[in-house]
Amino acid sequence: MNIHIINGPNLNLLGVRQPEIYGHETLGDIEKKMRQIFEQKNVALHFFQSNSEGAIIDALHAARYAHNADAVVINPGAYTHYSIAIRDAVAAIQIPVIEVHISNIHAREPFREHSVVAAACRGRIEGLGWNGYRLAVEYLLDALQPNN
Ligand code: CA2
Repeated sequence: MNIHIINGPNLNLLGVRQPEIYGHETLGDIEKKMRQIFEQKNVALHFFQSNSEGAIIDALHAARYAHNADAVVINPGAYTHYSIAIRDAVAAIQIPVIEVHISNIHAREPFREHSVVAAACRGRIEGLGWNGYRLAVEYLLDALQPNN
């Protein structure tokens, strides 16, 4: 199994500011924890972060067409709320994509409530901190079993 985990703008600052919203883990800490948790599980995890919309779209295309990924976990950051281009890329790659948000986007400013990406995704996990990434990969490992 080959799963790509894509993080969008400002998520490279995790752990540096606003820990009450986003927790104390840096993106590097999250990657390390994920690699430890899944190292025995027959899954290759590929991590990517960019602050640029186009680079995220390229990473979605590459996941499917260059790296033959089985699925993607994406936290599009603030692009969640307005990037039709990222939504179109999610829809275009035709593999399962899970949207993850570290914070509960329904318990914050009203402009964060709506995701334009969500409808193109298999599902969404939000408000559970970095564990959202872990739960998304656990779901995919189960859902993508040949007999499911
Ligand atoms: O809760 C999430 O995971 C978000 O995708 C995070 C985005 C935000 O725009 C979305 O509405 C919800 C922002 C990430 C910003 O991360 C920071 C981390 C530390 C310091 C400042 C920003």
